[in-house]
Amino acid sequence: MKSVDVLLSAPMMPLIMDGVAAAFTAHRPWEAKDRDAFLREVGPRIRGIAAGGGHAKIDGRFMDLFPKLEIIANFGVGYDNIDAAEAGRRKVIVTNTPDVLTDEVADLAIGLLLSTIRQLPQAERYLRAGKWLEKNFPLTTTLRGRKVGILGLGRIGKAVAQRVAAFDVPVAYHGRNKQADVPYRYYASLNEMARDVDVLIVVTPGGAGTKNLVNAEVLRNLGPNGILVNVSRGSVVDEPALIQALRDKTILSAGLDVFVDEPRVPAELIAMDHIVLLPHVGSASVHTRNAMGQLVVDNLTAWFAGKGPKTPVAETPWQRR
Ligand code: 8YV
Repeated sequence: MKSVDVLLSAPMMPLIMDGVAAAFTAHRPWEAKDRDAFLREVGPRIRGIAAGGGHAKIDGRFMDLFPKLEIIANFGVGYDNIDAAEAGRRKVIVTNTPDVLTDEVADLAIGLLLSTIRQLPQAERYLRAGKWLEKNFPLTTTLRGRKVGILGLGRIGKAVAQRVAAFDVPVAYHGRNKQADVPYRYYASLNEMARDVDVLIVVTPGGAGTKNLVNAEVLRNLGPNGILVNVSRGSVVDEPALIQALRDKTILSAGLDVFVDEPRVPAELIAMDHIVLLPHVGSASVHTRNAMGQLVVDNLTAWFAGKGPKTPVAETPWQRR
């Protein structure tokens, strides 16, 4: 398939860059002296894009550069970095990396939840600072007796719910629709759920449809014992409202793996010692990132072998153009 030209949107893990280069003629615009001139030159030949790794949004204007584009294979289950509706209008397939990261991200969500509630990073910092020699670490809050609400009961949301339920605490969820065959209580209103629970775990996809869904009112409803965990996208939470709510103790604490302007994290959050902040590591194990990378390569090779995409997104569900 060397006759097929594929663009790597940005530097990516070697597994993807090598896999794409082995199967196709790969193009690496970040190596060009003049990126725009480079894209204008190769653009008319490009039929596939491997996306991810910090490239700016792939929107209609960017797609305009590639009149022969057939497929955009995204590294990540979330694809809010791509205008998939616009791709759909152009009959360009978008693929993502579902399933292979579900358990990893759900595991991380639980780790972050327990770290936040039991202050594990703070306890570790305390030991390392030699403070244990002076007195015991202060007692913490607990998961016992809490109720957990999950925002977004998709694949990852279900895996989180299953894990939380194993800790023997009630689980509820909010999403656009009530789901058949799930044992958890459904709330049609996020505010109502926030009022009834004291842990809110955000797992819903990012993008325009979920922007600032967790706003000042939701945080007020979560209340002074409330803990917010976000492993989805920073955009789902109104970040200034969250900072305010943490400052004035409208909620108790937060465990955040994602932020609005990554990798920049607001100084106000970094200054708060009682919350837990992670550098977007939900899927970031060698095992899982390799599986995700392989799926990017597999989507491209399956498509150009005429077998259809392996994991197309909802906006571009077709097998053929
Ligand atoms: C990122 C993620 O894709 O899958 C997702 O949606 O958030 C992550 O796995 C990863 O950070 C690569 O950029």
